[in-house]
Amino acid sequence: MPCHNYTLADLTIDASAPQEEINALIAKMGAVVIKGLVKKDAVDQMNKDFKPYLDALGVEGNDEQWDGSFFPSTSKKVPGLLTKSATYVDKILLNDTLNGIADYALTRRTKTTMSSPERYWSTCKPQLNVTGLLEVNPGGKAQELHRDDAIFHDRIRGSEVYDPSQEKSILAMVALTNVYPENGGTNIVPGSHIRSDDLPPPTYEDAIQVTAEPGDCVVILCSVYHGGGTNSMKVGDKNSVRCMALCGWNCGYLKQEENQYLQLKHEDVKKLPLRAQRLAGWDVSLPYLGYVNWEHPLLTLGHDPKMVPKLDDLFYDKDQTPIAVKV
Ligand SMILES: O=C(O)CCC(=O)C(=O)O
Ligand SMILES: [Fe+2]
Repeated sequence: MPCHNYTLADLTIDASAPQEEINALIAKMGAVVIKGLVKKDAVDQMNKDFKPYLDALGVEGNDEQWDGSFFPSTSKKVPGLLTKSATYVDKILLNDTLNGIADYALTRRTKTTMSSPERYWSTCKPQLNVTGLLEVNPGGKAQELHRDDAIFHDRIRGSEVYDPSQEKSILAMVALTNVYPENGGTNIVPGSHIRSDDLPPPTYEDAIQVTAEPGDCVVILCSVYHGGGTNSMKVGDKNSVRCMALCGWNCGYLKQEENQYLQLKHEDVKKLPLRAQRLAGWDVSLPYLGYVNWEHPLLTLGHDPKMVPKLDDLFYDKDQTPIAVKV
């Protein structure tokens, strides 16, 4: 028995719905499917813009690109979408509805601890967290159900009602092809965004699988359990390729106070001791935060690929000895 009675219809809302309704639905469910968020001509344009990058990865996925456990080896992934498609920027990154959800879940306004009485409040707006094209091909295995927010190491304590202050990030996934349970539609566990970490994680039995048409958009709070589904179709079958354009936002304060990436000339960073390069930010925070091209950022400074962690070593400690969880 699933841990809820929801169906896909309960997560689904039209793009013309008022922002407050969309925000209220995602607060209740942890995820929404927004019908018709992006128009067909924009979807066509994005497919055109991204085609050369997908083609460059080979016919049916590319084992070399990823053979770790998180992404199926038949998936094709394209990073850095902002400079690959102006339509992606205009229709997804700058989409008012998506930014409305990001504002709702991720904007912080707090009183600064200054002694002057006149200047108290500071507002922190969401920033871009991630972009990426994710094409799941026949043979792709379902991802484990996971919370994307795990990269930020915050525990979900569990609550009856959603409190946005628990959230660190949200993710929008715009369908660029038809998406079905058969071709890898995302598994989502409605309501699991407020499920305490003290409870056992939900299972596939608790998940509902997305069906979406091109231009529909799945949006998740990154505290919700989800994962890409199995693509059980055959190569060459109609609609056997599932492609979604991902765009995520996180809390704007998740950055260095002094922005080393822009402060320093990269050719000077290369000359620093390796440990200083890592401390300056050319490192990955496990699990999997701060990658470039889904690989270790030290590679951007020309280090030997053999010398840097890759694949599952970007996710998990080598030493898996359990330690008491700090609460
Ligand atoms: O492919 C999907 O449907 C979900 C992908 C996902 O959850 C992830 O990459 O973190
Ligand atoms: Fe995910």
